[in-house]
Amino acid sequence: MSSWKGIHELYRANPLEADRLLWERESEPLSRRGFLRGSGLVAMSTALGATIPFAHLMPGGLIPAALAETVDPFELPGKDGLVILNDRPINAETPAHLLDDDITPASRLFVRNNGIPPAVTDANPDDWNVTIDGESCARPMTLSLADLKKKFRHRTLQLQLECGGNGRSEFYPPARGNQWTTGAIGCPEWTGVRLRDVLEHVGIKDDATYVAYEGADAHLSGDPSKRPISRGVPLAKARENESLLAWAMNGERLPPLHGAPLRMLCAGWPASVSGKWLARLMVRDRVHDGEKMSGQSYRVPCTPVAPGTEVADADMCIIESMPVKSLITFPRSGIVHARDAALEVRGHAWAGDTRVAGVHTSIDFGATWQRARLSKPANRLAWQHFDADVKFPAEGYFEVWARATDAAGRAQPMVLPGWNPRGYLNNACHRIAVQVAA
Ligand SMILES: Nc1nc2c(c(=O)[nH]1)N[C@H]1C(S)=C(S)[C@@H](COP(=O)(O)O)O[C@H]1N2
Ligand SMILES: [Mo]
Repeated sequence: MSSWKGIHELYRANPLEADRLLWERESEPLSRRGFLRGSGLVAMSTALGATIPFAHLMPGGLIPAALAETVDPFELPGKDGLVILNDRPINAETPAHLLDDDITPASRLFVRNNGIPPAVTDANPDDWNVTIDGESCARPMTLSLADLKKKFRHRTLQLQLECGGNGRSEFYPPARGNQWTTGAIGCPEWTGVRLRDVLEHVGIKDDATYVAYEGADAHLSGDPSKRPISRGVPLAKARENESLLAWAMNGERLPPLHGAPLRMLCAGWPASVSGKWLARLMVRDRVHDGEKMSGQSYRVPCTPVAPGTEVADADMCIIESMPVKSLITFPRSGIVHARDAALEVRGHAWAGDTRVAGVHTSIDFGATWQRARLSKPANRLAWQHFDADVKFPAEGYFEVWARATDAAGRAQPMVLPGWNPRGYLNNACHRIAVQVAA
């Protein structure tokens, strides 16, 4: 049972097999399926978000009505309206219209877990320890969260977080992995200390190349010798002003799902470099070789390939900055709008580790574009807001498209950009449907 994917993924892939895995007693033949018990009961209770007092009375093979009725049956604590892509590990994204806030509230930030989160209580967060070592660390040491808070200047920054696989669902041939649509992005405000200040405190040797994290989460298999993910960034990225070790989000303690009590943030790059439940920082003398640093993970072909091409590991390069992108967060796709009034359209735009220079909107499938108003970022690596008054020439079905251009003049593509084996970096234009009525 330890090789389980989430219940949702299992049922979507093969309902019969899911049923068998969930209900069959391992020691007994299929025809005599037993009651929910052991890991099956735990998984089902997790999916339902509640214990099942009468589990011993549930007929074998019965899918709980809560799971059978809807594709989005269970809730995550503290979340509001997220779409759950998987429950083991937990992955959930935010519908575009729920990302309308300038500063993303905790309740609307996507969740991407690669493993099983640690059971962190909020009793004594200041006692949390992070060990700093690695070949190129001059003075390896362990610092508590209280030490970090005491020793270094506190910084508060709004920083965007986007999963490298955001938009993966549009790739064809499809890429395996979470089928994110547009919602693996958010831009909360974080409080912590600069990673650079901590690195200066421990001292880094001349040959320092990379700074990497290990979290306190467990591998999905339960094998304690394996890490679910352990990634990092080159030294220069780690030393940017905006690279933080953060304990608070939007003025509150970091929520458990987002890495409480301490996480790393290196914004503008795939969010997989922003380690949650930070237990260890390693100053490496080489490109970090932790879990999901090598092979095809978080890498794209060094030179473009035709869709469906198999690419050798040696020809895959590590993703650094995320590409320019935008999202229409108001109105919600599918609204009906009266023809005589202008429609206020708004959203956010971001550009990896550079800035957004402009956003344009189109109502004629990209034939003509109008410049939208664009705000300055709250600080470097925070998303920017755009809005436009859109007028429609007739009744009927329209789409509003948004296209951002970054400071280097690179614009979002209108259709899917460079196919890659794992489905990263889809920054195609976002669009919404508008029915214009009399
Ligand atoms: N320890 C740890 N850190 C992690 C992960 C993880 O599984 N474990 N997932 C990474 C990935 S792939 C992403 S996209 C972001 C998601 O951050 P969020 O869940 O706070 O939105 O966390 C990153 N940091
Ligand atoms: Mo991610």
